[in-house]
Formats: sequence, C-alpha cells, structure tokens
Amino acid sequence: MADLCAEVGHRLSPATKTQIFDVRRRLGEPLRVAIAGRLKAGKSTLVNALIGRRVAPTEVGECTRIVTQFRYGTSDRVDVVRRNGTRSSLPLDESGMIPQRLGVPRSEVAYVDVTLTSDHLRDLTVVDTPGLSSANTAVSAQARRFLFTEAPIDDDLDDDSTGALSGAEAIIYVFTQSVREDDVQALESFRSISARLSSNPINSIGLFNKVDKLASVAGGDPWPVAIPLADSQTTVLRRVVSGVVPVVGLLAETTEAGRLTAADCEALRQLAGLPDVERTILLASVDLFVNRECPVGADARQRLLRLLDLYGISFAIAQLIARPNLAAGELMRLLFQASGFPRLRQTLDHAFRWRTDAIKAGWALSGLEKIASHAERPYDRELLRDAIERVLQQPEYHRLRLLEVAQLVTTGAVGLPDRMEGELTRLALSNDAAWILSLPSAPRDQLVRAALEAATRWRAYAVAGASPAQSRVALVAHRGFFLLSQRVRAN
Ligand SMILES: Nc1nc2c(ncn2[C@@H]2O[C@H](COP(=O)(O)OP(=O)(O)OP(=O)(O)O)[C@@H](O)[C@H]2O)c(=O)[nH]1
Ligand SMILES: [Mg+2]
Repeated sequence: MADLCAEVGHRLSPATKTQIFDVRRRLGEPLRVAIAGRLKAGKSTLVNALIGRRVAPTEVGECTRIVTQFRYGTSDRVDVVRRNGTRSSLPLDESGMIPQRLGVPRSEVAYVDVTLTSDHLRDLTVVDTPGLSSANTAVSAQARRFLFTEAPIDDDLDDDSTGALSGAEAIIYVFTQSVREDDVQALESFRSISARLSSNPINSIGLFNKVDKLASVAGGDPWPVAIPLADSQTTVLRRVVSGVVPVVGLLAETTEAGRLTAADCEALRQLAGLPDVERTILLASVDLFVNRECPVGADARQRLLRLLDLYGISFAIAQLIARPNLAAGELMRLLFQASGFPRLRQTLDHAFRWRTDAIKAGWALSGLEKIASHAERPYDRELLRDAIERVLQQPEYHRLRLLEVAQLVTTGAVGLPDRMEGELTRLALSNDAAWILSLPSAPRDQLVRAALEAATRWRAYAVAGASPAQSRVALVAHRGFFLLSQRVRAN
C-alpha cells in the first residue's frame, strides 16, 4: 500500500496528492486505537492502565470532555490543538497529569495531542474519547465525528492535524453491565466507514469493564459471573467485535501506574489485622467503610477506595490474611492478576499488534477508495481506482481476506468442522508452512504436496455439501493454500 501511494501520488493533482501522502505517512505510524464507550464507562482509566501512567484525568475535569491522543515521543508534552490549527504547548501538571486548565476556551479546542516517553506507546497510539451517549450532545457529536467519519476540525487546519485526526484504525469499545442497542449501532457505524473490513470484527474488541461491581452479587468473587457474562456479550456482539474481555480497569490502572504506596499497603495490613466481625462490617458497604470508627484514618480509607474500590480492598485484605508476610510488590502483582489485565494484553497482541499490517492495509485501502470517490479530477479517480484494482489482485492482499474469513469462522458467524477451523486459523495467522500444515520437520517437497492437497480438499468442500457462506470461506482457504504451495516452492 505504501509503495502504491508513493507510485501514484506524484501523478495526482496537488489536493489529492496531499491526501494520498497522508495515508502513506499513517501507514508508517503505530496502530491508532480509539477507546470508545458510554459516559463514565471507565475509558480514561483504561487509557492510563494501557499507558502505564496516570496521565488522563478520570471522573471530573474538562479534559475528559475533549478528544485526547496519546502517542510516543522523546519528551513528555501536551499540545492543545485549536480548531484553526494553531497549537500551544503545556507541561504536565505537578502530579504528571494533563492540566485541568488548558488555557484555551473549550469551544476552540479541536483535540489534545499528548506525547509521552512511555514504552507502551511505541507500537500503539491511544485515543481517549468523551462518552458517546453524553447528555451534552455537542461533545457526543464531536466524539462520533472523530470515531466514525472525519476530523472534528475546520477545513483550514494544517495537514499534520488533519492527518492526526482522520479516524482511528482500530477500536476498543468499553461497556459496563449489559450491551445496549445503541452500543451495537455505534460499533456498526464505526466499522462501516472502512468498507473493506465491515463484514467482520477484524479491528475491534470489546471490554467489559468494572466487573468488580459484580462481586457483591456473586458472593465476593466476580469472576465466576463475569466470564460467562462476557462470553454471552461476545455472542451478542460477534459481528462487531472479535471478543469481549472482562476487566477491572481501576485495579489495572492502580497497579500498572504504580499508585499503591507503602502507606497504602500498611493501611491494608492494619485492616487485615482487625477482628473478623469488625472487618466484615467495614467491608459490607462503601458507606460503612468510610464512616465507621476504625483505627485506620478516614483519609487513608478514602484513598484506598479511590485506588481499589471495595472489591480491590477486600481482595488485598484476603491475600494479607492468608499470607501475613506478603511483600508489597507481591501484593501489587496479585492485584494486577485480579484486574484481568494480563488477558487483555494478550488479547490486544492477538487482535491488534500481530495484525497491525493487515489492519493498516485494510484501513489504507478504504481510505484510498474514499479519496478516489471524492477526487475532483476524473483522471485522479481513474488512476486511483486502477491502482486499487491492482492491489486487490495481489497475493499479499489475500492475507487480508484470509483474516476476514478466519474471523468469521472463529466467531461462529460461519460454522466449520473443528479440524478445518484449526487449519484455516493457522493459515490466516502464520507464514510458517510447516506449522500451518502440522508437518514440523517435513522437507520442502512434502510441504508443497501437502499444501496442494489442502487446496484441493478445500475446493472440494466448497463445491460439495457446504452452505453458501461456508463455500465462500472455503474458496478463500483454497486460494490461500494454493498461494502457500507456490511460496514454499519458490523458497
Ligand atoms: N469500581 C470500579 N470503578 C472504576 C473502574 N474503572 C473505572 N472506574 C471508576 O469509574 C469512574 C469513571 O472513570 P473514567 O475513566 O473517568 O470514565 P470515562 O469513561 O473516561 O468517563 P468520561 O470520559 O467522563 O465519559 C472513575 O471514578 C473511575 O475510578 C473499575 O473497573 N471498577
Ligand atoms: Mg474520560
């Protein structure tokens, strides 16, 4: 895609050329993931957990009402980008967060561009968005525009900012409790902007946040309820996200950003040492925890609530009772485990990081199609359409198709026998012929033969006995194995 942009770019009229070169530049940048969801779903909390620093304000403050982009840079910097394209830089405030006051009237702010030295951002740019169904419809409209169509900015904005905002390539959709109809709609419309990817959930995952809130109904441990709930959400959303991961964003933020101090741990230890009955009463509700007489000071308790909430506190105390000598570092590790974040990181690797190239290529292709349909000069339109056609014919593009169909199968949208599903998934996710064909130490000839046999098998399946949907999947797999045989032979 990058080569194609470079090749046709110079032959286009200046305006179209600028757009094409923008697409090309974006291809070389980290994957841009937007965090979207309802008001107060915990989006900014998750952004902080992902970055590994508490930089985004959570709860109150003006920043959470504005689109904020976090990307890797060699120094920490906050740039407020105005609607007219001018920028003003601010330092982070004394607690290392985006300042509450941006020094620019909110109505003039297009977005906030934050660069951080965080390693977590080296291959992921994160975009925090204001709540989608906010009562303030202007904010909501701005978030929608950012996510779903074009930048929420004026036409005369500089190229840099326009490029920075022309939509996200992938999305993490955060929700709490059950999914609602307009959640599904919001996701559908995000994905329909990239027409190439719209038939499958290749570029989005769902996050079922605040599962700790289930603890009280689930007898203390939310996970036995959260996991099946997340699975059923996955079924509801299977056409829009590749999966739903349950998390406790708050615990992830607190542990990833290293917010629990020695004093906090000491307070937890003291609570663990209280008589059973007293402790049980304290932990029965937020009200009791804050207001009851207790040897641990009220401020310290308030702070623990903000950092861990009741479930996190109860969990930590249970660990300290079971192992009184537990070191603070070990307690942090256990809390991190309890946040569900390790699984989220793994899912992000599977869903986004390893597929960045494919997602980016798909994004660029739909971008080119959009530019082609809007180009003023007929010559530009022709040239671009022609170039797009050529890309679609290429074997490399076939990888995108494979990812699409593998996703349809793994999400259950199209059913296949288990063995075929496994074979297709391996083909979509790997370049290693020996692994795909389950022939670890086979010589090249044998791999070529096996790949051709697989191609024949898939074609036979496509022709005989398969449903139309299965047949379409099988034809893509057929071509995939044929291309694999050619690749092995050429090696
Ligand atoms: N108990 C609990 N609270 C959470 C969790 N995640 C976030 N919160 C709290 O929920 C509140 C809202 O979190 P934010 O991260 O500001 O939510 P947001 O979606 O960014 O909110 P807006 O930007 O205003 O739409 C904060 O008080 C968080 O501490 C969680 O997993 N469990
Ligand atoms: Mg927020």
